[in-house]
Amino acid sequence: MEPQNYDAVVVGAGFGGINALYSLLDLGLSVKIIEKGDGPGGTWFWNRYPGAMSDTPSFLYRYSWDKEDLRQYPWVDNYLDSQDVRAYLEHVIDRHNLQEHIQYSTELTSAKYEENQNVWMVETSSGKYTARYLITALGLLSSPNLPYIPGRENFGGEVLHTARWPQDCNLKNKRVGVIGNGSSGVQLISAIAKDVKALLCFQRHAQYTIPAARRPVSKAERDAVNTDYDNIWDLVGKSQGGLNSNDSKTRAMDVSAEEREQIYQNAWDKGCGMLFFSETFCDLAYDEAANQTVCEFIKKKIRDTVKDPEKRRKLIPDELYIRRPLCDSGYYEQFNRDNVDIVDIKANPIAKFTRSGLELRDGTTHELDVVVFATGFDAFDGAYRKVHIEGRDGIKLSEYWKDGATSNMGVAVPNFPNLFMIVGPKSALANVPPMIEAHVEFIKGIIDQAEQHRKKTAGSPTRNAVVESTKEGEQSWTELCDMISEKLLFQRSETSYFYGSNVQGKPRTAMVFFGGFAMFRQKLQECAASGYKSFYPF
Ligand code: FAD
Ligand code: NA7
Repeated sequence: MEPQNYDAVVVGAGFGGINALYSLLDLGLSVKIIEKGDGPGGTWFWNRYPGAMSDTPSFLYRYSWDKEDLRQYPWVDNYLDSQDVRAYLEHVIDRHNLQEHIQYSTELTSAKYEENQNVWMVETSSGKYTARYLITALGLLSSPNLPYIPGRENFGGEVLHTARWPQDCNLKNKRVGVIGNGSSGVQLISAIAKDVKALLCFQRHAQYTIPAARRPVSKAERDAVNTDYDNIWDLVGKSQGGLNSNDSKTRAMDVSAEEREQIYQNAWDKGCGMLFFSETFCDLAYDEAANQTVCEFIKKKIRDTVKDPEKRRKLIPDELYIRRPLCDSGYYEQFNRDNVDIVDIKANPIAKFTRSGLELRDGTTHELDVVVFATGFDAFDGAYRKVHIEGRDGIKLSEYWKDGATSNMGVAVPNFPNLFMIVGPKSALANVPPMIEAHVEFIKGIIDQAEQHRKKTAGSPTRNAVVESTKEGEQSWTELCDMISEKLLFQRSETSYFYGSNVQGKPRTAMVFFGGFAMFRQKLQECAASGYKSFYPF
């Protein structure tokens, strides 16, 4: 079958892909999204487990560029659950008539850069395409991490992963084992504990989590946000975390113990893990003594909440507060139920599946009807490594990244011309929709410039503009990411997706830019203002 030809092919129909589609159509390009799921939503198409929720405040987990819609499209609670986000993205597609440009149930299997024509030859599960520009919005958290546990084929029950949740799943009155207690595990455990017959949480490291304080939003609150949206987005652009937070400038040890306690308590009452981290003190990420103070505050909350001494002991973390800040809807409280318990799999790891459950290294067995892997993701580059992506001179992306993923500002990689990643490896660690917007704005700008150049040199109509990151651009970004990371306590975590160390066998590198959203956005804007200096001239 002959390939279909487009100016741009976008892969992925989540926040990133939909934003890229809208923006590139605006440039007058012909664009197609291909998406392996059979509907839009990206993360939220796949993550339908009970309790699945974004923990960015609702009014910031959306696009900022449609001012009218921003004020009109409602939100009910201060956080959006998975269904709410899917409904929002479906609404955006309808509102902007994007449906005809999206091809679902189509998986990108291979993309090869054809140097003679300067086009990408794109192969999918249902046909071929050519594209002058390839935009990959494959998702930072879209490739599930499924650790190997022997004997799975012998297990008579059901095995699930939170990120591939079946639509018709019913856990009522079942004996459920949940492996993992990151954001997904904490949300799932909090949501299902009351309904299942027995819930066993297989835990490697205990987690710090604060209450989300989920609640309905009043009309008055919503009106206030609507009136102030311009200022709010302005603050988001200047913030560390891509939120409208008042990032603290106070060091934890510069206030008295009483004052510190009060600041933590106020933030605890307000809810939202990311705000708790950014609005309390400015040095939690890099000063160990400061970090210890927040650990002690949360540990006390755990002690006050969990009644059973053995469960309490297991739930108290022994590492610093150095993972992505979580929030929950009553996580620690669930362990006061008789049907909920914890298994410490650091002390006694899971050895294998049996016919009727899981067996630990010391021979202890646990009878289960369902085993849920809440084991997270092969984050940032995982979805890229599953696809054959071949750039200039036959260079394969997964080989190029064999010692760890690199990029120029999370958006481009040398030797892969006219390929733009949205939130690729070494993007900022921040609220994701504003980060996607920053990337899409950059990509739109550089493609616009490349197209203008192409039109000016239109002597040969097949000669496409070539946009490619320089090696120096990639190197200086990698150095900046490493330099910032080295100062932070996050790197002490043994098993963090910030470093790829959560996935067996993955090279350990800083997978994110820890410099904050404001600096990340500024770097993109500076590059654009310089005429795309860290990219080769068109
Ligand atoms: P995704 O939404 O992951 O979309 C990528 C799409 O690409 C997917 O639909 C996938 O099917 C498709 N795809 C991948 N590979 C291929 C292929 N080879 N062929 C075809 N299609 C392909 N972020 C926040 O900022 N705040 C939060 O509170 C928050 N909560 C989260 C909670 C959970 C449980 C999870 C998993 C993530 C959360 N995130 C949160 C991160 C979230 O991933 C982003 O906010 C955002 O949804 C990412 O959008 P995206 O379009 O970049 O990627
Ligand atoms: P995370 O945050 O990576 O958490 C994964 C959890 O799974 C975590 O508790 C891990 O334990 C555990 N895990 C991972 N591999 C194993 C193995 N091999 N054995 C036992 N336990 C394991 O993923 P989430 O899905 O919860 O959250 C990802 C992001 O999605 C989150 O930041 C939000 O943005 C939404 P360990 O780390 O060792 O304690």
